[in-house]
Amino acid sequence: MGKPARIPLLTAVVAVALGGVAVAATAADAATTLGASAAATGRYYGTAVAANKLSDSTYAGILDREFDMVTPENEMKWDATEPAQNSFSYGGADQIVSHARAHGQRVRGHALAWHSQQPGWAQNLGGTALRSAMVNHITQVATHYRGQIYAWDVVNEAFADGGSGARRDSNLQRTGNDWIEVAFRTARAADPAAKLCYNDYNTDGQNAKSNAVYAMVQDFKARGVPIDCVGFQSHFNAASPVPGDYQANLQRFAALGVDVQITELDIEGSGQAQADNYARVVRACLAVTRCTGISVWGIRDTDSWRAGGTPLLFDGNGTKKPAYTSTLNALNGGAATPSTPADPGPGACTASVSLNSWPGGFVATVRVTAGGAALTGWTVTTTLPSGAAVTNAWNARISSTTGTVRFTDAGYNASVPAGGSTELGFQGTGSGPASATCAAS
Ligand code: G2I
Repeated sequence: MGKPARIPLLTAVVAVALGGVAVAATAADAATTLGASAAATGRYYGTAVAANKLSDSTYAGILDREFDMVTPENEMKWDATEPAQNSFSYGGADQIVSHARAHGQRVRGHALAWHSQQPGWAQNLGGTALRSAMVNHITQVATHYRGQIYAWDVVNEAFADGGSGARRDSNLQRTGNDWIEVAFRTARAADPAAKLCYNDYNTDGQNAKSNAVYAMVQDFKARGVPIDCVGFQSHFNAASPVPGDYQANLQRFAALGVDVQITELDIEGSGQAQADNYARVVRACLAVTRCTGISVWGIRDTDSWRAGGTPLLFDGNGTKKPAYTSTLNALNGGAATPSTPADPGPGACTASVSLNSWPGGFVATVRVTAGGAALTGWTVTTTLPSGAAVTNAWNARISSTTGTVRFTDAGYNASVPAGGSTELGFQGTGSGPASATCAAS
């Protein structure tokens, strides 16, 4: 229990390189699946997954063809992972993580601390006993999955609905207002490579609730509380449509210095109206540089927690709906990035590095931006500080793990339109590099 899953260095690198190619082997595939099309813009397109459906071949077939990020729908929640206090059960969650690894998909962890879906024993705790139980839970679960999670929903749905802008009342909230920052600090200590997100619903446009979340993120950034991303669940229906200021709201959060992600997208409806709304969500994300990806909350309408609203991209038979086609077309519409670095000239490209570091390790995210001409292939070169080594990389093939390292496009992300960009990343031990150069190839 709780042993960090570490795989030998070279195996990890080779597996990642092969995984990237397996997801989308040719440039032709890039335009025809959601994951590959999103990857061409440096983003992901994911879905919630239920472990007990992985044996359904229609379900698994669509999952592995279309999606490059998975979120366990219920299997990583507190009631599932710690049914009795300090006794952990990872069966369903491990099944999903292994499936993802085998198919080159990354994983969003959901959710470490939440007022809902708590095991009975936790529901009955309060005060310091509950606070300690929460810290232990986060430490154990995040350590079990250390190095295998792209982003954790560390805290889920902690703000009240309506106009109060207050925290939601819950047993966790009653342990003290600092429970959220304690949760984030605990998660960072347990898995320093995972991006740590706050996730909520009814925060998709600007309103009292999203303003309250915004103020919390701003405060966390000012005080150095570790937070890397904000998740916008985006459960839409007639009563709660895609807000007119959706993109502006994502953008204002991004401007605080966090990534933003659409984490649980579903839109009730059918036909062209539903298709148009799905495309709007893609366009909003593509227009925000730090919107790193979109996940839908299930695959087929019949897999949805709101099945009656037919809110997903595939019908009950697994057939693509108009919403699927409009999503794919919008993803292929290009990487509209409002703030690209200065144009380096025709045929050239630039690479910008952003580092998430901790004592002894780092994750580097490298954005490759094309100049005045489209790229058909690229190579990013960086020199690691002495003692540093790459342990894991994604969206690129790598030439070596130490010293001067070349990251070459993974095939599916070789083409970058003029002025467009794509992202690769790598994790390592030691200190990360401050900069990198890019060359067209
Ligand atoms: O409620 C929709 C989502 C809102 N944001 C957080 C998400 O975690 C949440 O997901 C849903 C799941 O999609 C449902 O599948 O969370 C529900 C519970 O809050 C999940 O429902 C539960 C049922 O309540 C249980 O009775 C059932 O055993 O799903 C379980 C597994 O099917």
